[in-house]
Amino acid sequence: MHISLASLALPAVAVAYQIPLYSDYSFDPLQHLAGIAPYFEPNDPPRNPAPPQGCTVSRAAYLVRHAAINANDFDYETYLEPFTEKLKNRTTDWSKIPELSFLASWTPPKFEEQELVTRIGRLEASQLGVQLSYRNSTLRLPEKVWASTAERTSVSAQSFIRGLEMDNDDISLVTIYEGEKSGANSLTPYKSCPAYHASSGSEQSKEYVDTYTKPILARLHAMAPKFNWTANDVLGMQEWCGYDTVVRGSSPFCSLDLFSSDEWLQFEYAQDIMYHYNVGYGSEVSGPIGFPWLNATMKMLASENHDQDLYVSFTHRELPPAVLVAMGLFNNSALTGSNDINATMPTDHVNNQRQWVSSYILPFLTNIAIEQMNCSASHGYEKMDDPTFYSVLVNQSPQTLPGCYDGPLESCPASKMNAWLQGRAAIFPDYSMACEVDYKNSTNVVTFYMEDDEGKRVEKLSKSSLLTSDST
Ligand SMILES: *[C@@H]1O[C@H](CO)[C@@H](O)[C@H](O)[C@H]1NC(C)=O
Ligand SMILES: *[C@@H]1O[C@H](CO)[C@@H](O)[C@H](O)[C@H]1NC(C)=O
Ligand SMILES: *[C@@H]1O[C@H](CO)[C@@H](O)[C@H](O)[C@H]1NC(C)=O
Ligand SMILES: *[C@@H]1O[C@H](CO)[C@@H](O)[C@H](O)[C@H]1NC(C)=O
Ligand SMILES: *[C@@H]1O[C@H](CO)[C@@H](O)[C@H](O)[C@H]1NC(C)=O
Ligand SMILES: *[C@@H]1O[C@H](CO)[C@@H](O)[C@H](O)[C@H]1NC(C)=O
Ligand SMILES: *[C@@H]1O[C@H](CO)[C@@H](O)[C@H](O)[C@H]1NC(C)=O
Ligand SMILES: CC(=O)N[C@H]1CO[C@H](CO)[C@@H](O)[C@@H]1O
Repeated sequence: MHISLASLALPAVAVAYQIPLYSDYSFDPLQHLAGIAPYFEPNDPPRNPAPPQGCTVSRAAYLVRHAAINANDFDYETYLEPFTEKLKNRTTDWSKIPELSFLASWTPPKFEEQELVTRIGRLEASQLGVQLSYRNSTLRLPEKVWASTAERTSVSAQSFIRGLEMDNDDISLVTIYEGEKSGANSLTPYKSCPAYHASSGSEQSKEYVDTYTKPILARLHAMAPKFNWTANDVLGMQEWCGYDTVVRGSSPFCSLDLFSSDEWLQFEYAQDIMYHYNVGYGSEVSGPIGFPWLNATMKMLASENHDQDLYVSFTHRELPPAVLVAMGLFNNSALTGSNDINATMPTDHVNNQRQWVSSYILPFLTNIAIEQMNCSASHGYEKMDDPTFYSVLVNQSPQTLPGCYDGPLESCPASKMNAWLQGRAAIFPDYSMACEVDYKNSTNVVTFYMEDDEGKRVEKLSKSSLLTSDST
């Protein structure tokens, strides 16, 4: 059989659509570091963040995790410091081992206190303020922004405010006490929930850590037999990739010569297992902890006598995932017709099809936005009397609320929002009961947004405040 060469030649235009003959695989460990991932927008799902055609944002609420910090206390004490302490024992000559030669000169970043927001963290929080100002055409600048009392949440909020306001002194910061008896009425409701345990998930996570670190340890041992490598050293090095980066801008620990792409995905999955049982669908208290914020926020956005167009609140990494559970988002069981949720997070191999990916859910500065939209044109959607719709965005990506998606681009019509919220309330009816509170004055309702706390004005950084900012 003869095939003429001419018939094989493709038209020039087709070349652009050909699959490349070389691999274009690329991988960034920083996007797989779970709670230590520097802020990024993963496009999960890859939908357009812009409001649907004919809709403008009329009000919005944001729940934001604090920006990047030097190190979380637990991580520092459990993984980071023990590893760097071990490095002080100079029995191994690192300079002779190509993959580990950086250890001969690497020193941990120096900081006064672990849990302070880094320079990069402050900048990213300000950037979020600027970015938020782009999203609106008609929203009024807020008078108040809220943060829980910790230094890292307050500093993140201050940096955010400096990015959002135009002049000095426009916006006040109200801080909400991180009390252990506040009931649901704080930005840290897990702290006043006795049934929430900070260590939940570590046991299940460890099962998978022991599995995935085995071949890594064998490799490291072959390279440096005198070091007495442990699984915690592997976690320490993988965590240093994130913390070193958010302090110094880059880190030799992120090298793909040290840990392969799959090993970074395994680190991420071990973290996902932990967060699944800690603040995700694998914990009975996640939904009850997250629901009161959702309840109060939806009522505030829907209310006619709202004080502000924009409600922004800064908290820690535990609350945003709990709110996502309360909404039913990133549910591995969604649309499966079954609810065997723990089976979706096996501890002996990675479930690559999962929706619960903590790097997308709770990186530094992670943010959940609930936007109220005014859609003047129906654009073929069922004509509704009320032009108001709600959409939820997680790190800028629009999400579809399970059970409420009849509006433009799967937004939730105001006429159905109340019924949807009632449905969620029926699943998580009682914070105090689910939390097994052991104090008498608990509450299931978030009221602090409506309280008369004037807060404190946030000033631009002056020369003198810059000089003293390290000591505050
Ligand atoms: C250094 O490591 C070697 C080999 O593991 C060990 O025998 C020695 O005790 C260690 N020294 C210190 C000070 O930890
Ligand atoms: C309950 O009482 C404690 C101690 O007086 C107080 O700190 C806390 O804020 C109260 N909780 C609520 C929900 O009012
Ligand atoms: C190696 O590490 C393990 C676990 O931390 C420890 O129990 C053991 O004593 C260490 N061995 C040496 C020789 O340092
Ligand atoms: C998932 O596992 C946790 C921890 O063992 C347990 O408390 C929870 O009830 C389980 N959830 C389901 C739906 O089985
Ligand atoms: C997760 O999805 C399953 C299956 O649709 C559903 O039964 C379950 O209620 C969902 N969980 C939550 C907390 O919404
Ligand atoms: C919604 O937009 C329409 C058209 O721009 C405007 O007339 C109406 O006042 C807006 N409604 C609200 C509640 O903002
Ligand atoms: C939702 O908030 C309202 C008050 O705004 C309250 O009456 C209701 O109990 C709350 N629902 C739940 C389940 O907490
Ligand atoms: C929150 C925010 O940035 N609001 C701004 C939206 O745009 C108008 C008009 O440009 C400004 O006046 C608001 O301050």
